[in-house]
Amino acid sequence: PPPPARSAGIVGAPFCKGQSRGGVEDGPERIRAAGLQRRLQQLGCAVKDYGNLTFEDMSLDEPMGLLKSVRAVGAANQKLSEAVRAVKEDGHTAVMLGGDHSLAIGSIHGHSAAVGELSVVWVDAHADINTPLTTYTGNIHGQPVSYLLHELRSKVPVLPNFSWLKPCVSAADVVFIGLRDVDPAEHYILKMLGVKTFSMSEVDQLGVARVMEETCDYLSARCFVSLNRGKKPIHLSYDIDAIDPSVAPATGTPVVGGLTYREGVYITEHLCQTGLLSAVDLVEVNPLRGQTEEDVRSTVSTAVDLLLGCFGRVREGNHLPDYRLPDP
Ligand code: B3U
Ligand code: MN
Ligand code: MN
Repeated sequence: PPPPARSAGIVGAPFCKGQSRGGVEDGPERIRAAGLQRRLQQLGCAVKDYGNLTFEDMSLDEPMGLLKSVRAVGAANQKLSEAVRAVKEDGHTAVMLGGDHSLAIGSIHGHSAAVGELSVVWVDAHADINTPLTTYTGNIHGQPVSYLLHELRSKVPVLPNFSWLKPCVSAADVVFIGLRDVDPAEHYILKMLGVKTFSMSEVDQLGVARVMEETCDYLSARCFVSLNRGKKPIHLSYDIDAIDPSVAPATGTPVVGGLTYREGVYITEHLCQTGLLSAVDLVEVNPLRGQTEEDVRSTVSTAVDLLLGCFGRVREGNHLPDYRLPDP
């Protein structure tokens, strides 16, 4: 069936302080330069580009123990939350171009502030569910899920510039896909909370089609037992490092053994077909991490294809509803 017509509201978040490698702040500009807006429009998707957010330098932002750039990450995400909320209130499917994955805190918070309870599909090599007390890197991009979950409220201290943030997602409404680099404490948390995960082992075992069927069955079964009745809007948080580094090498923490291009795109096609996809993050594209210009091109082009898949592009081909064959 042809996917429903949609509109995309794009927010660029050129922010890198959730991790320690410069360059990821150039993600939004590179993804736009690859023709995202034009190619979405060719699919019949209306596009409003809200431009890039600007983030002030935080002059006093000393580490808190291991935790780095806490105040900058808190302030950036507060701003992003407001921006994504506005995009949703304007009626668009939100597209947040990162930037590092700490930005999912603001993106998911703002999405939830506008629409209420969400399902979250987190596609990533990593679980990003460390708490400020379990992290050993101190990078907040390895922690956003713990800040968002109701169940971990008592395990996450209130940090400077984070007092605006209230947990807004239930552990049972989250599915992880693509995991292959999970810290012991993260593994403990995932098991303790009974979070649904499809690691790369499950992708190997089941195939991506069954993974997506089970993901959507799982998330919609949750809605049946909740008061909500109708199905919850889906927030897709896509870390480009979920894709194998042979395809998407230009990222801060590449991990071997990732999703193929085809598996990665299939995830977006399947979620688009649900009609429930309400916001998408595309994060961790770092043009400075490619060895060659071809590494960067391949990574950015994959990012664009993932986003197009979210808005109805299918590999059998597409045409606009008003297309007419030219007469001779
Ligand atoms: N789990 C580690 C590594 C990591 C997480 N996310 C990325 N890397 N991209 C951490 O830093 O928490
Ligand atoms: Mn991530
Ligand atoms: Mn990752």
